[in-house]
Formats: sequence, structure tokens, C-alpha cells
Amino acid sequence: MPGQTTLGRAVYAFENTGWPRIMSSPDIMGDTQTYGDQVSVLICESSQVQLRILTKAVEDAGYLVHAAHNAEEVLALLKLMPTDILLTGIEIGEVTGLEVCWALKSNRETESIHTIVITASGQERRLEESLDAGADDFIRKPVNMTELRARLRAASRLVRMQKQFRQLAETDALTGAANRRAFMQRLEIETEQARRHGSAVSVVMLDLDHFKLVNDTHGHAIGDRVLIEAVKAVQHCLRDRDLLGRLGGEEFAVVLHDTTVEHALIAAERIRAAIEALQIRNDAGAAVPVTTSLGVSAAAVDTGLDTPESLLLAADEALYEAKHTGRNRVALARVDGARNERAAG
Ligand code: GH3
Ligand code: MG
Ligand code: MG
Repeated sequence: MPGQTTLGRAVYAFENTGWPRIMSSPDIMGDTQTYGDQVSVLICESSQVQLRILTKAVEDAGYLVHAAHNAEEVLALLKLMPTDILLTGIEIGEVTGLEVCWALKSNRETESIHTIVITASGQERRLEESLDAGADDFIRKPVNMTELRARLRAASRLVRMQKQFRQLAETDALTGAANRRAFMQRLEIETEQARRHGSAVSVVMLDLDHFKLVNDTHGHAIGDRVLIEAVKAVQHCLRDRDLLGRLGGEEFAVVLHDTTVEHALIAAERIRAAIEALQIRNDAGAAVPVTTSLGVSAAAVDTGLDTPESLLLAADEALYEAKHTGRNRVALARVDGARNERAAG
């Protein structure tokens, strides 16, 4: 394992800049910068010549490539774009490639990035160290391009499989929304970032109105269709970095990335209107009216609303208020317990 001192410094270097929001599972994380099926490779080498040769070879093999000269640049790039594979030399600067691997593997947001370490001849002892540090694979210098392409293909297969598994594990099968676990995980990340950087984050909870009646009147299959259409409608109202989760039954929540209370209320009203505008018909052609009630809460340092639990609870209380003041409306959570109702529609 790398020495404690440098390791500490590497972790500090990473933490100090704030952990990147890694888009290792773009569909769930909802980043705009996903690249479809193209696998993205981040290459880090301190030698400009080496870096250029590797970049060209990997690009020619059909990958989306980004290049970095040192650990700091790796970190900066990870924040900006989804990365599937990191191909790094060991001696890339004060913070070594092994420390970068270790740091990636010890963070939930980056642990799924496939890491390949390039070892120089005479660094055989570092192979063991590399694998211990969290490297998934290694390749020896001088890099044989045929071998490199083969290793990248193998890595890509793993990356794709991992994405599929993750997608399955994080998605609600009926609606395609994030499931409860994935939603909570994301909310935790968002609140942590908000706490650390003083940025905004808001939560909207929504629960379809009289949904039991929809099932009772039109049957469970139509109820399911309503859920699917409602999720589509909500997704249309969201930006790429927001996330909709199905918390259970016909109860959903949205985490609005970097969103103040004012904007969260606008988003909630947009969602309310979009669901009310749904035109769903049962098999006999009769209209199935759908509305939803929504509760909004926003994180704020001075209000104590800064944990996933407190935000959800506050949004849930506001939702309860929206239900009890007539449904098909948005209510805002108040820190003091009072509610600021926003009649809508
Ligand atoms: P309220 O306006 O107070 O929310 O009334 P409601 O009828 O929506 O309230 P309640 O929470 O009692 O009813 C929720 C219903 O949602 C009951 C349950 O049968 C139904 N439900 C939960 N999950 C599913 C599902 O996956 N598919 C269908 N079709 N119905 C579901
Ligand atoms: Mg309901
Ligand atoms: Mg309910």
C-alpha cells in the first residue's frame, strides 16, 4: 500500500477540492454529458509525448478520450464528465497514479471506474502494490498497442455489464424511476454537497390523488399505466441533474440539484400541471383524470433542514398539508412547522 503520508495527502487533495460527482452510472445520475454506448477513457501520463501517443491510439480504437498530466487534472476532469476507465502511469507527480486508484476505489461515487495502471520495466514490485491500491488491471511499458486495445475491450465489457447491473439494481421496474435506495443514496450525496459547499438543494414529494379510486374504478392495469405516464410527465419537467425516485406505491420524490426554494416551487407547480394535463383513457375509451399533491422542502443552513431525513420529513409534512387543504396543489414546508400553502390549479 502507498505510504500513509502521501496517501493522506492524496485523499486530502481530493477531499479538499470536493469529491467529483462521478457519472459512472449516467442513466441514474442523470448527467447531461453521457456518451451513449461510447466508453470514455481518461488517460494520465506526466510525459507529454507518451500522453499524446496513448491518446491517439485509444481514440483510434473508438473510445472517447480525455487526457491529464497529473492527479489534480484527473480530479478536475472527473468532475466534468463521466469516466468509465482510468488509464494511468504511476509516477505522474507528487500524488502518484496508485494513490489516485486508491482514492477512486475508496469513494462510492468513483469506485466503479475501471482502473488500469501502466508500469515501467523494473517496477515489477509495484504490480502487487498497484493491485492492492485498487488497480483493476495493469499494462507494462513500453505499451504494446494491440495489448492495450485488448485490455480496453475487456474493461469495456466489464464496464457495460456493471452499468446494466447497476441500472437494474437502481431502477423501479414498473416506471423506470429510481428506486427508493438509489433515490436515498442520491439525496445523501446532494445534501452532503450542499452542506459542504453551501449550495442549494430541494426536495419535492408527490403522491397521486385518490389513486385507490383509479384502481377501483378502472382496474389495476390502468392504475399501472397511470403510474408509468405520471413518471414520464414528471421526468419531462426535470433537468438532467435532478432525480425522480419511486419511494413506494404511488408516492414519489424528486431531488432538485442546486435548486433554491423559489425555483423548487416553480418546478413543483410545473409537475402538478403536467400531471393534471395527462390524458389517459381506459380500455373503454373513458377519460381517467389524474392529479397529484406535492410537498416542497429546501435545504438551508440556518433552518436545520440539511439532512436527507429532515428534508424528506419536511416535504412529507407539506405534502400532508397539500392533501388536507384540497389536493392537486403544492405546499411548502416551513421550518417552524407552519405551512405556506400554494393553491394551484
Ligand atoms: P390520497 O389522495 O389521500 O393519496 O388517496 P389515495 O387513494 O391515493 O391513497 P392511498 O395511499 O390510500 O392509496 C394508494 C393506492 O395505491 C393503494 C394501492 O393499491 C395503490 N398502489 C400502490 N402501488 C401500486 C402499483 O404499483 N400499481 C397500482 N395499480 N396501484 C398501486
Ligand atoms: Mg395517493
Ligand atoms: Mg399514498
